[in-house]
Amino acid sequence: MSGPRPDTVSGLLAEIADIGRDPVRGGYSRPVLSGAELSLREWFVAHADKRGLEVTTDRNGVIWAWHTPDGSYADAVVTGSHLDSVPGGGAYDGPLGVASALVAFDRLSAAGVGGRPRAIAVFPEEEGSRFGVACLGSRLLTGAIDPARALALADPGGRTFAEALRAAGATPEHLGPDPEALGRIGTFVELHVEQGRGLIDLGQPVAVGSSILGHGRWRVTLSGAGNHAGTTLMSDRRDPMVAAGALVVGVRRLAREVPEARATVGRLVPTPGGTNVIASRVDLWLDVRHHDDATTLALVERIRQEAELAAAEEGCSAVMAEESFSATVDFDAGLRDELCEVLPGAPVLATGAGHDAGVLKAHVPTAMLFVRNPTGVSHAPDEAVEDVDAEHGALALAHTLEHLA
Ligand code: HGY
Ligand code: MN
Ligand code: MN
Repeated sequence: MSGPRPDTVSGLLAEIADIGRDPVRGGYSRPVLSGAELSLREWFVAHADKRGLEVTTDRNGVIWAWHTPDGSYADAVVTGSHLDSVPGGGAYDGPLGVASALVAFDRLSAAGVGGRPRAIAVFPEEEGSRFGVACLGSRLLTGAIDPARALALADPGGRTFAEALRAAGATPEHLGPDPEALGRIGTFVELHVEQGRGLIDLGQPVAVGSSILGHGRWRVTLSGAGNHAGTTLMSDRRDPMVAAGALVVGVRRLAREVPEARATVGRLVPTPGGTNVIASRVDLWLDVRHHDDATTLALVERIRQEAELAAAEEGCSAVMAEESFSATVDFDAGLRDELCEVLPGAPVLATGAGHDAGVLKAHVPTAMLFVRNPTGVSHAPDEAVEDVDAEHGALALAHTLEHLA
């Protein structure tokens, strides 16, 4: 039996279904500038070329695929998303928005829609899974991060972003704000899989986004005394792993005390990490989110104090450093309401997940569309989108882009 048609969202996603599969974690691991993510970029560029779009990759590694009816790039209607993933992520977080954009462009071309120039943008390192800062590509584009800081970011193996760019044939020295590229965007609309259960409970395939929860990442380093697991008496230990364990439980307790707050420790790295070795240090990363930014920061401060207490209990020390912070973003109400008119029956949903659209919102009128996820799960292999809903999403995006054009 033949697979899904190549000119459908599910057909396009089927083409990349084997790229970056993670046999250990399940799902997909497609870190930025990895072989898998570079293959996905090639896949996108080939499809853009096939459609006669003008494809460029800018100084920050953002890929732009243009349709310019009269050769102008001004005031463009831009859509797109990302291709990188979290470790063991799902098939849709990012690629759904890119594939839907290609199908929506096909519909607009078939209908002979002209008007404003339009483009698909693919942003690198949206997840921040390799170099630690989320939405790194859109932050560089908009000047939201210092290029020197970005270039010095190192991945878990110690390779810097600059070295990884060079290895991929890019020129790190060119990294930085790109007001010309940013200035071309008149309106940005990102389609994304819903990373929650809102649409399931509302019985709708597509929603219009209203806001993105403020969120940040902090690194906590707990330092103690590395030693031998067999020769060191329990009374003689300063074990940062014990402090880390107490802190992880404390994070949950403190977050539960703040209504609507979310706090997660998803990554914890002992050094040196031997089975028969008492760790000398433990690094753990904190992800804290709340709609009210002051509440987020107050919770982080309480967690910092908890870290110091947990460390002191074990004769260890604790240091916390902010790695990134994104304030809560409310999308343009006018644009949101326009999309609700274009998509009658589409509910309005807030999201707890960050997106490049959240970064661009500070610079251009920005909106989001969400597509139903029957499991409501994301950042895990169980993330899902029904084929029929994926097509609804692409159709909704096409209607939106046509309206805006
Ligand atoms: O972490 C996030 O919220 C997004 O998926 N990058
Ligand atoms: Mn994600
Ligand atoms: Mn995403």
